[in-house]
Amino acid sequence: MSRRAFITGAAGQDGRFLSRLLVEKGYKVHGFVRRGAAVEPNVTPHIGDLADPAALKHALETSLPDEVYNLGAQSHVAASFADPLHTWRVTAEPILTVLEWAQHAKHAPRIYQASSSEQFGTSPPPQNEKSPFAPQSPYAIAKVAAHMSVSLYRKAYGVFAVGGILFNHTSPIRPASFVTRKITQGAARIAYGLQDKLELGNLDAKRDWGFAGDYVVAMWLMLQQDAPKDFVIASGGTHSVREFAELAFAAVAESTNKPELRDWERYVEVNRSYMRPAEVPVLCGNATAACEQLGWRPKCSFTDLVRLMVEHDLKEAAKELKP
Ligand code: G4F
Repeated sequence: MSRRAFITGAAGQDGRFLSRLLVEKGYKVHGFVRRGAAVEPNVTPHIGDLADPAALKHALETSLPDEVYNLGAQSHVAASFADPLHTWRVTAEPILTVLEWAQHAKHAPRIYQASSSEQFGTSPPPQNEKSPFAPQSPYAIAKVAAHMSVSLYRKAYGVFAVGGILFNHTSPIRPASFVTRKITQGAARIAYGLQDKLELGNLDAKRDWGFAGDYVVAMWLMLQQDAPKDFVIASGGTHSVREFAELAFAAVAESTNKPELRDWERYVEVNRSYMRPAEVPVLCGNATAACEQLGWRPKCSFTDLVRLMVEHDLKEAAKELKP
């Protein structure tokens, strides 16, 4: 019989990449999503809200998964300052419903928690599994709570539960509320005359960006090990928002044969309303443990990732011109 997987946040970027991977591997995939959200082909949707523990428990009991991937959350760091309570409810609390269910389930399901490099906050880079957490947002505090709940249930009750501490990962299906997609979409639309400028916040923040398609492989690998263990998943490189913008505009300039776009600063304006009340200055992960123990390695380089996103957004912008 095929293995059953259950994904919260199945309609999000990671949920979609993971759904495709697990369907390919022959899993029967169940997705917990809000009403109206679309899931990938061959995924069984369970409609519910992460703020409703009864709905989540019911979905787990009816689908009886062997593996649960808790990816759902309020995942916008900036938005978490505006609504910390909602962020807490849907980011910190749902894993407790999952862990309680797993603790009492007879078939010993395995649990993956989407932990985040934001948990490291101002902890000095490079960050690895031993780096202390120093969260700088309501989102990061909620993620630390969820991560620590996983450690507790592993230790106290022997639940096979792990926290994958993933550094930033993006793709062409990332919403434009995150800076990478905002930049590639903005640069492509500027090239086609669909917008004049791009407003950004802190250009000096540095992040360790990888390709989401590579990172979901690490999630799956973590649940295939003999023993449960947390891992950092990262590319090991770090780049500023400024560098990302420079590279994206250069790629657009090359693809559209518009050399003036190389002068990216002409098109980018800093808008202080995109700055956060507290910021994480530098994230740079050390994924040596994942590399040695899981055999995981990212395939897509930073420059290939920027190019992949730019090419996608140029096609999207061209569609806007000729609807
Ligand atoms: O793209 P971002 O919004 O991602 P952020 O805050 O790093 O969080 C993402 O990665 C985390 C993993 O570390 C996840 F846990 C989390 O759920 C999410 O996926 O912002 C990246 C950086 C920040 O320093 C931000 O201040 O870009 C800076 N930035 C500059 N201008 C901007 C903008 N961010 C956004 N969203 N929009 C801007 O205009």
